Order: sequence, then C-alpha cells, then structure tokens
Amino acid sequence: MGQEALVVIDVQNDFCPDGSLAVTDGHLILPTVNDLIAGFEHVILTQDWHPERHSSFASVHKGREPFQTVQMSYGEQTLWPDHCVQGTEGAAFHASLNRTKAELVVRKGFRRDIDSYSAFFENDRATPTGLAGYLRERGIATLTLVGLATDFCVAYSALDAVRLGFDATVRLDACRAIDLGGSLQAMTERMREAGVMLA
Ligand code: VGL
Ligand code: ZN
Repeated sequence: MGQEALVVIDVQNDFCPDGSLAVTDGHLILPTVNDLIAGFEHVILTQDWHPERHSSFASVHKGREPFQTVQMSYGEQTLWPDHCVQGTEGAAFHASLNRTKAELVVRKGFRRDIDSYSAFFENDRATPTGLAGYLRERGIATLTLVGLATDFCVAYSALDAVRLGFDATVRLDACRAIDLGGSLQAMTERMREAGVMLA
C-alpha cells in the first residue's frame, strides 16, 4: 500500500472570508485540517500562485465579469476575481494553518496563460506540476485530500489522483465549496464515479 500523505489544498487568505475569492465558511475547516495534519506522517500543501494579470482573472478580459466562462486554447475556463497574486497577503496561507510539518509546498497557476486547479496537472490536463513523480519516488500511494475549494481545486486534484493510480479520499468535512451553478453536486458525483472515496 505504500506510504500515506495528507494533501492540503489552497488554504489561503483569498479563499477565506474577507478574501477576494472568499469561500463561504472557508476558515471553519482549520481546526479539522490542523487535527489531520497532526495525525499524518507526511503533509503536502498546495498554494494557488498567480502572476498579476493572470488569464483566469475576469479583469483581463474586456467586458467580462467574474464567474462567467470563456473559451481558452485548452478549453472552457471560468473567470475569477483577481486572487492569490504571488507575494500578496491574499496568496499567503491562512495564519491558523499549521504548516510546520509540511514536507512540500506545490505552487500552481504560475503560468500567465493557463490556469491550474489540480495539484497534478494544469487545466490543459496535460502539463504536469511534478507532484505525481514526487509521490511515486517517495513511495506514497495513498492520499487524503482536504482544503478549498471542494468543487474546484480539491475535486480536480482528487480526480487526477485516481486517474494516475493513487488511492484518494476526500474528507468533505475538511473542505468548503464555491458552488457555482451546481458545481458542488456535479463534482461530488464525478469524484464518486471516478472512485474517489468521500468521507
Ligand atoms: C481555486 C478557483 C480559482 C481553488 C483556485 O483553489 O479551488 N478556485 N483558483
Ligand atoms: Zn486560482
């Protein structure tokens, strides 16, 4: 079965109340996430890390508003408020997140022309972040995923994890969703169908 790791997705200020892409009650997961961190031998964090004027920001698309979708070279892309800009307070981890034990921080979304929801692949579903190779080299085969947001970065990461042959469990009590047009239910179903364990 190999080793197990906890993957903590995007617990950053911009996804918490008062952040620019606030996830309702996002901060409420912190006690549970910190308890899980304490119990895992291996902990990996991801950090959404966009350059200014990133192509996923509605502000760079004339006449478009946040939460609309546009067609990109790699497919459909939801447009977001500016968020998690490299080096800003919004991109920093929430102050209550216990990151002492983190063995790896995966930054993603740092290429201006492509977004990256998943911890494994950018939104073209083909450009790897390097996480799969890192886990395999370290003999880590079983993942528990938590964080923000359930229906975007957590779900895409979990779907890629099972596609790549990892065992993946999402702890829904340690996640919160954006829920855009039914995306929470849709992505929960996709995860279940794909063999992601939901706990
Ligand atoms: C996320 C939208 C845009 C997430 C990141 O962490 O779920 N969602 N960037
Ligand atoms: Zn983002």
